Amino acid sequence: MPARRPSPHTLPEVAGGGLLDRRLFLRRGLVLATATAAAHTASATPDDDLPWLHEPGAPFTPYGQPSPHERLTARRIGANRAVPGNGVSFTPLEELEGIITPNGLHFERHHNGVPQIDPARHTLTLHGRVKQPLVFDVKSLLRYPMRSQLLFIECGGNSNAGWHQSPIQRPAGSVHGLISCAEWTGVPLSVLLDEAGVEPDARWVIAEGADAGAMNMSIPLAKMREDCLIGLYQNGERLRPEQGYPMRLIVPGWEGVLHVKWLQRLELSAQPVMSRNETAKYTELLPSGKARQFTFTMDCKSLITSPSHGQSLKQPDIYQVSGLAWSGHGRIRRVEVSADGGRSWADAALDGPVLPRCLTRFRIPWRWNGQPAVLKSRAIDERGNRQPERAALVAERGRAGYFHYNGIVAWAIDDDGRVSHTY
Ligand SMILES: Nc1nc2c(c(=O)[nH]1)N[C@H]1C(S)=C(S)[C@@H](COP(=O)(O)O)O[C@H]1N2
Ligand SMILES: [Mo]
Repeated sequence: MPARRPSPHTLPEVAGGGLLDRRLFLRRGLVLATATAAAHTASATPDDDLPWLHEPGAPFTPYGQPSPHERLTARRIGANRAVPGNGVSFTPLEELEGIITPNGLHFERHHNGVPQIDPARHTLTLHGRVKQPLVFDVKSLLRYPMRSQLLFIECGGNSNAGWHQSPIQRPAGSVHGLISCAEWTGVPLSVLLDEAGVEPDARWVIAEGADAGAMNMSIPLAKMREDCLIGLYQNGERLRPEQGYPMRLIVPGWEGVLHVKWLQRLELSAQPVMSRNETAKYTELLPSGKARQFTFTMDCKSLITSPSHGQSLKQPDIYQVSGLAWSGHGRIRRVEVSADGGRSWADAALDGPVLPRCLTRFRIPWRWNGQPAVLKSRAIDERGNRQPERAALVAERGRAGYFHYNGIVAWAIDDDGRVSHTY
């Protein structure tokens, strides 16, 4: 006789509000009730009604596109009408699975639009406090030894609606989607610095883009030596123009604005340059009157993407709660989920491999009983950094808070199963 499967409806909770053991997804016994019900009740369409079973398919194409049925999975654009070319587009995080952002959906942040650069006429100059200034064209850089790494890039302004006094009602990606994750391949900066020879008094590298306005930022030389790349490839193909074609700086785990796109100049210096984006912007006043400046590392953070704002649970049932966690300090060690607004917490399962400064997908089964509930997630990284409750973050950073929002995100489920953002 086959062993009886435990009914998911009688399984013990591991935390309040119906959270179940994360390992249940690994056992064959737990199939979500909605999934089995759907599989049993769906009737197969008669073959005659499926034209693709009877006609030859479409011909080959040189470059693949998503199915037209998926055309609504798109970046959401938040352009600044007053300043053309200045704005953002958000990655629709709630519509994606896994950790990799497809290249066409990588978020964008441009201060001056996307320059259309001819790689044959673009160079990178390495100069300043070096023994031998060097100029690289794209072809010569492509011949250097390269390294590939899966890394997130997050804008320092991501999630900044979290500082608003009341919760913003927009899909998760349209609030928190100024983060994307890709495999970046390029030339380690340390190789080029060694070739040029660094003067002993050099402390900073000033990176400049070839967009109109020549956006520039200062980065400590030590970080550049440690793990920065001249990025040339994104998920296996050459960078997209929106991501800095033909080359950009990759600064693992650090603020998005430092990942200078359309990179054309690296100047070694004893001092930072004090550019607009490290003085007037990407700095903030604290309640003490002191200002935060050079806040490089992106903090430990997580977000439930399913269920999330705008989605709706059809009936009391077992659901898969899933989301993303990341930290600019290293690997995610643990993600906890609460279904009772933060009174009790349970460990979520982490999809492997868990990589440093990369997105990590987490999952946990949840039995929703049809009553109002509040879902939250909180991440801890390998250095012990914890994602704070929103109230603690606001108390620490004050009303002038604008950048580096990493507070816990809470989704309220009402008794009709509708999901909205709550504090
Ligand atoms: N040259 C240049 N580099 C730039 C920017 C820019 O406007 N010009 N925007 C910066 C900001 S603020 C961010 S968050 C990231 C965004 O990278 P992405 O558009 O590839 O997502 O690029 C950074 N690099
Ligand atoms: Mo940014």
